[in-house]
Amino acid sequence: MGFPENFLWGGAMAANQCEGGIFEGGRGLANVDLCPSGSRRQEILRGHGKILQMEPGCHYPSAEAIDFYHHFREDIRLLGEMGFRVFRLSIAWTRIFPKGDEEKPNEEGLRFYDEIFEECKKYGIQPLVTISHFDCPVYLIEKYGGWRDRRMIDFYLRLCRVLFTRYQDKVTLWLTFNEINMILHAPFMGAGLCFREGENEELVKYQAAHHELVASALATKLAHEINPKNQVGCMFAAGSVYPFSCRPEDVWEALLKEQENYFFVDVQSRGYYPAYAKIRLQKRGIFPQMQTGDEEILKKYPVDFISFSYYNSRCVSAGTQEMAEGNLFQSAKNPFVNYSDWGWPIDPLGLRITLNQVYDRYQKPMFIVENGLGAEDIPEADGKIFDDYRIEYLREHIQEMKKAVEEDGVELMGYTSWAPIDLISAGTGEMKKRYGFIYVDKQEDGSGTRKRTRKKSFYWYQKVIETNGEEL
Ligand code: BGP
Repeated sequence: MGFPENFLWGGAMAANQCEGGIFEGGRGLANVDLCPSGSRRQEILRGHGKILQMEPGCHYPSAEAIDFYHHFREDIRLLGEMGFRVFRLSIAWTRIFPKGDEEKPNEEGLRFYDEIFEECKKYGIQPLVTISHFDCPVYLIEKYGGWRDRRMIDFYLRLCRVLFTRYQDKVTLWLTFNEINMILHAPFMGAGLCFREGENEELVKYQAAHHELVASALATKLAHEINPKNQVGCMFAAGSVYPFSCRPEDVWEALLKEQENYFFVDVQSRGYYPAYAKIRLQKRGIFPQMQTGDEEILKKYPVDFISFSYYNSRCVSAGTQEMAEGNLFQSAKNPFVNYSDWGWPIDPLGLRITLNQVYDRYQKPMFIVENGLGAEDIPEADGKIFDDYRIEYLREHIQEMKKAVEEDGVELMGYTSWAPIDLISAGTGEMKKRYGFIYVDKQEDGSGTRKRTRKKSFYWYQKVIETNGEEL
């Protein structure tokens, strides 16, 4: 049986982690440009330590990233060579609206993405576009406080209207917000939130989340109106939460953590605030303010499909346990899985479990839009890179994904690995945490030629796509 013939194999990247060129093409400054590498990064991602301009002495890795802005033709050609059927990319909001609240978009920014889509078309690659991948104009943060302000919905929809109209012949697959649940863990990155002294941060986060949820529903409506062929998905950071033991208290903790994540998808897919969220948020005094009509909007415009990133499962306990890392979420250390060099659990079966849980819950087509291994690659003397560890990680995950499709019957539209070309890490800002099939000669200190080199995994993934997942 295998994967469906039209299964979308590909890879995913985000503007702020690959483009660079932040002062080119009339682009404005965004939150993501202001996340330095090094020790202050975490504090800033989490909305503590407001800096809304570049500070001397800080290194801002997104400023140049891997310079996709100037290399995109060569980069997309390489994706084409691997046989990509889909390329997930995101739009830098400030290329289109440098400040965010202008009436008219920046033509130069629009042209840049036109060229990217044309390049994709040359190789038969379908774009899957994330409208906002951790991206918020700095001007909107200064003037409105980011997504805490309801007017953000209008600015975001202005962006959506321009994108849906301009690219209607080029793009039909859209994601509204990358990892929408990340707003709870990295609120500056997820929603441009900088907390003010003494305020109830949880309330601000849920208020901003509500605005994003309404914006997402209205974007779905707009996408369908402008082009009935458009398919819109939500996107969340997934990864099943395991109880540390079969102690009922541990199981209960795991359920609570699951609900914290599923809350977002429950609203985006089912179209209403689930009872558990209503009660708990109200009880904690952090239920967001809603306007008349919001509930109807959420109800009427649910997403068409559910997409998610999967790097690892998580594990929680009602008591205290040794902790582990993992995609900005901490979790208890699971003794039954291996760990990556960055301390993230490696749990391929967890992907099958997650696929089953998400499908059981929503019964909608799914799309795995991120999955991969961050590792340090050391080129051989002749420049070749043998990244067998990456191949192994991906092979095992794809095997589990295959079982979920073949044996469990989940409906899966496609798989885009993170990330086909080395780029800047979102969590740490490092360059040395590499995910690519394609090596970029840029080192942590900024040195290097920016040359692209095919790694061993490049040829492996090419074969995977060519055989539609039969040869792993
Ligand atoms: C997700 C983001 C990506 C990506 C990935 C890997 O949270 O959507 O932008 O970066 O995680 O994480 P990291 O870059 O921290 O290794």
